Amino acid sequence: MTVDQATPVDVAALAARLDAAARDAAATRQLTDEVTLDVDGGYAVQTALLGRRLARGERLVGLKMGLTSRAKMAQVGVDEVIWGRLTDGMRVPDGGTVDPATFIHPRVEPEVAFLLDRLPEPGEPVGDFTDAVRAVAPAIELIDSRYANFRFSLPDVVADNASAAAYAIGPWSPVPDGLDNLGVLLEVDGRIAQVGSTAAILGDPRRALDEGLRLADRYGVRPAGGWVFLAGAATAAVPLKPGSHVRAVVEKLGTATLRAA
Ligand code: OOG
Ligand code: MG
Repeated sequence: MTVDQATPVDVAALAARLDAAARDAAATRQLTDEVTLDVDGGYAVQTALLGRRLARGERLVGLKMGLTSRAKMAQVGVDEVIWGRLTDGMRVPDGGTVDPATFIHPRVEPEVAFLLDRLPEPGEPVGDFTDAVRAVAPAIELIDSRYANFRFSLPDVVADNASAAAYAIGPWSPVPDGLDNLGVLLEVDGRIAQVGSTAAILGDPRRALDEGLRLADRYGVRPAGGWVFLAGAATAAVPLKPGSHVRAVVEKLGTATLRAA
């Protein structure tokens, strides 16, 4: 972490600021406008932010990847794969309703979710994918950058837990033979809003798991069996408008749905 001698980075204060922005649904300025923060510093803030959720009684239940597709990288202007943490407090049941007014500028995106099983030792790549992953599902991630205008640098978005806000997971299925070229649709109110393929996710969403486990290990996080893993959106995200009905459809896997109040 970069620590500027003149103005030491107060990780706890930065985490408190992002936490308050989420709680109040009020955007905050990018941290890097005010302090010198590198990517490791961003993960330190993310860890402190998670600590605040855990202190309120939430449980860590999974990991999410971010910016694993070109469409996402282009949309936010950051071209590095990132990861964040999922808690039970962010989970919305499939078909459930969220109130967009409780977020700053919510966006939805179609995802592929894995239910983790027996994981390789830290540092080992995932050998047999079907040993490491118990089931696969279509999912919708609701992202909500805590920064004004959804604009951020790489350390900022890392600190902000990769914009994680909520997620809904569709029905789990056994891992199908190929996951690398399945059609992906995001529908809003019955109209197609985004079209893509799982091939957009690092060439194959299974690669996102290897990458996620490698990154998590680097930061001392050990995923457990039963955790959820979001591989990253295959398409750009779309704003979630009040009253809308969102469906993410992944070929062979089915549909996840979310409603906006
Ligand atoms: C960062 C989070 C990206 C994904 O699936 O690529 C992400 C953002 O777009 O704000 O969740
Ligand atoms: Mg996502």
